[in-house]
Amino acid sequence: MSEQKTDILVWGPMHASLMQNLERDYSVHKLADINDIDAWADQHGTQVRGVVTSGVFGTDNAILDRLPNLEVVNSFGVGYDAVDTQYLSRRGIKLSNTPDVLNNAVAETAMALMLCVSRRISEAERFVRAGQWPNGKFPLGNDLCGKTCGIVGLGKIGKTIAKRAAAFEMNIAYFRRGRPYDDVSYRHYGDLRELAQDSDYLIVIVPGGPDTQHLIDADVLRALGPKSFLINVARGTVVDEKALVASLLASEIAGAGLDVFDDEPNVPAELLKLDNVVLTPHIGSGTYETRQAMADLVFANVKGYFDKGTLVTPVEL
Ligand code: 8YV
Repeated sequence: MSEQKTDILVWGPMHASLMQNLERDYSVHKLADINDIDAWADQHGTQVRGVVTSGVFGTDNAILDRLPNLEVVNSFGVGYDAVDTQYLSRRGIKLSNTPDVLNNAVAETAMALMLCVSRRISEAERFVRAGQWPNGKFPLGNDLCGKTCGIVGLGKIGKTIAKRAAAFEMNIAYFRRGRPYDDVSYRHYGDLRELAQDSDYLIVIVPGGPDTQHLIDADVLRALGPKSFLINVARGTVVDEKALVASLLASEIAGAGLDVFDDEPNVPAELLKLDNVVLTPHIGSGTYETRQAMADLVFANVKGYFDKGTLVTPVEL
């Protein structure tokens, strides 16, 4: 008789190769296919030992409550602010994420947004497509070279962005509460408003969650000023979106490049009308290579846990 496969609940649509691997080795329940969660939980809830989710889907404690034998949550993505870590910790449930493998892709997205807003690439493309070129010249943009790139959150992705921005001959500065890092020589600011004041491009790349909620508020935006740009590749929650919309409408900052929003996939209607704002649909890690590496790392964590009792990239809870 073949061994019983471990039951896993998959929270939403996942990378195809991850699904293939999971369906081969585990008994997979797909939340998206479950119509009546109570009826499903009555029948299968006690069997489920693992949950596979993503940084975007997160988890819902009311559903996790129905999985009394849950041991591990494996999340696709580096950010896990959509998972209630205190709840997991209380129940002794382990958590893994996918750090490092997406550093380059997210850093490239930050650079893309910075170039896009500085050189007005989206606006210029709309100009050509609308047949406006024969009618006149397109307005000038701004250099990156020689400008100050202020990084809010010099973690692994922040450092990867810094290297790339330095290659564009930008001056690198960063915000960190308290002491500067020992292993970098970039200019340190312990005061976010001062960094904003001195930055031409302020790049937000801190983890989401209560500690960073609305870190970029009306004051910081005012300090950034009418000649400077905000780039957000972190989480929508880190920026006070209402304050950002107000500051853009009042031309208090020069523009913004935004990959993340408060209420994804909904984007404030006011932003859609602004030519100095570049909007992308949370594509920070969205390359073939990176998503494959993330999918492989999620699977390695699932396998590692159920085969050997160890996670490859555990989150300390
Ligand atoms: C998403 C991200 O998780 O890693 C993160 O924190 O925001 C992204 O990589 C990913 O898009 C989930 O599908």
